[in-house]
Amino acid sequence: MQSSDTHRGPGASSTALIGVVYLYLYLPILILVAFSFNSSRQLAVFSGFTLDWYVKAWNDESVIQSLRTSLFVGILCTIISLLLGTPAALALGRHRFRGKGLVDALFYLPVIVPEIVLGFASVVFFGIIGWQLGFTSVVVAHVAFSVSYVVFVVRARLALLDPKLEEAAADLGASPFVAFLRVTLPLLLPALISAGLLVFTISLDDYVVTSFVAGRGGTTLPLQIYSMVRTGVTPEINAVSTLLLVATIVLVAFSQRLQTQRLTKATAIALIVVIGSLAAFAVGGPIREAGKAELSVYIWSDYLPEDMVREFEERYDVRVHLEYYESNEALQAKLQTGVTNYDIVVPSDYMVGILANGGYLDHIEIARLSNFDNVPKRFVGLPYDPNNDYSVPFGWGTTGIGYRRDLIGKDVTSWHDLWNTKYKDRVGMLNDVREVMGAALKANGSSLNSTDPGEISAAAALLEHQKPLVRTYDSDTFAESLLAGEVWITQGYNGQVAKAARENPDIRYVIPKEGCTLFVDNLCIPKGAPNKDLATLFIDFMLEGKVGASVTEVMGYATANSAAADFLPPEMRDDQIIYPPSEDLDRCELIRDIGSAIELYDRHWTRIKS
Ligand code: N2P
Repeated sequence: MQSSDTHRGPGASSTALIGVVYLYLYLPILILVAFSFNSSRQLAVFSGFTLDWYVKAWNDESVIQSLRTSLFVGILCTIISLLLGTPAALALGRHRFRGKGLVDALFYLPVIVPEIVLGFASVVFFGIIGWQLGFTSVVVAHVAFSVSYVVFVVRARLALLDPKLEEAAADLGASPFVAFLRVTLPLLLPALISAGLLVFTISLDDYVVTSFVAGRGGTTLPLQIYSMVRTGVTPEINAVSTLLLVATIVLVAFSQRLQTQRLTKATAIALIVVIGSLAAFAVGGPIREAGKAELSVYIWSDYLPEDMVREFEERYDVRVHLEYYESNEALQAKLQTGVTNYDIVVPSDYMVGILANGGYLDHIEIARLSNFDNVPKRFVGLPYDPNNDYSVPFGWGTTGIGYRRDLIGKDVTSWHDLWNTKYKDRVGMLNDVREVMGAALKANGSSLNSTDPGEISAAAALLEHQKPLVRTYDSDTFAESLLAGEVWITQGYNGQVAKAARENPDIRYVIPKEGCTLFVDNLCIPKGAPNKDLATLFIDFMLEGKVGASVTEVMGYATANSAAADFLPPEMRDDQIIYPPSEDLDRCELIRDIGSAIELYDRHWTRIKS
């Protein structure tokens, strides 16, 4: 009875259960794939089939460049890992020696150690030996966790090989090397290819370790996808993610097959063709671009119009490499590693002072900036850099509240509205210690630069209290969340809200009655920038009236640029979200360096976020 049951296969209820489990596993991925073919930009409604997003991704230079980097890193990492891992596997599989157990165990470590630890350890290591982060640091870090996989796969195959075959070769007069080359290696080949494909896939997919060790020239596809998500979610990201997904599945399937099966001639040829074309594609870009100077810019997301970047590239025949951060503290942490090599960074007011005092910024030769006169007097010589030795103001704005008038049904006036329990799970806050603590301090009637421990604790308590209402702490895509109606009310930067308000007039922005942050963001050249001259040209370029206007028009931020006004359409000049009336601005405060009190802020912030 039982055996006939087995023959009939699972019953209806088991099938349903299996179906549910698979749905649970794959539904998000299926949705991702389906929406990569969605003709609408809107992520929630499917309005027709299109391949446009794939075409767009193919024409997106940053995507293609990062794909090339990923492939190049993957290929190098695979070759090096095979060269290092195969002898190790042979030694472990074929020889006995003292300490073998330990050596064996050590190969498991890189696989077991949490990726975040591996990434952080790598960046500290590179810092200590003074190795600049970039393309090679990514390859080195990838090899470090990939060798283990080669050892595992090759050893597994080796265990299945009969050592007598090598012995027979030796009996027939072959030296150990010849026996290895003519007997062992051909038998191991499928395992080597399988290991190679596995390592290539892992390298292609890695995000965590790479995010720690990447620098100029090291932006891989996963990093690119992440930075695209941060600057706004579009179906183009679905398309790129779908391609990465398909590549991963194909590679792993191939790898699995080869772990147990023989390598047929057809498979070998197919592999050579595929790998050869990928390699050609990977190096094709760098060869074409070779010799071009590169400017590496580390900047706030949503701050730089794409067109302007292209214009600069064309004018000076250079390449611009862009990376994004979402808070001043993230920028500070990156520069503190001491191994970055950006040419331009864009800290806000207080952070200019902190970075300059820490010795992280280089002098700017103001005399070489032909457009410096475009900076209005009120932005010159601000307290955080009184002689503009290190910084040139570039943009400014306020951090207030963005909200959906239609969903909330009233006008917002106070920070306390972010604490209204009616908006449970519909409240957004920035992901930024000074801004979030600043809002709570203001709500309590304190200065957002308070160093008074009592006031700081009271603000932190207020934020703890708010936590159940908060949907996300997010500095990048809060405006998209407002547009989608996911959050109804959010702390936010005026520029992004202004941009969203153009798409949906129900989106409003307010400088709360208690006052808020006024920020001034600056172009700075970090110490040790490889391309200081080009950086100076870039700063001058950013000070042109037309560029300033484009920042306002495209990104929604006010530029500290008096020549921009001539290029701005009147409705933009009159946009009160971008250029608030002076009585509103009078209530705003610049964030200042608060010295060691920041430790107290940080301690509370970590608890709030956990
Ligand atoms: C842009 C963030 C504005 C910068 N995404 C605030 N200093």
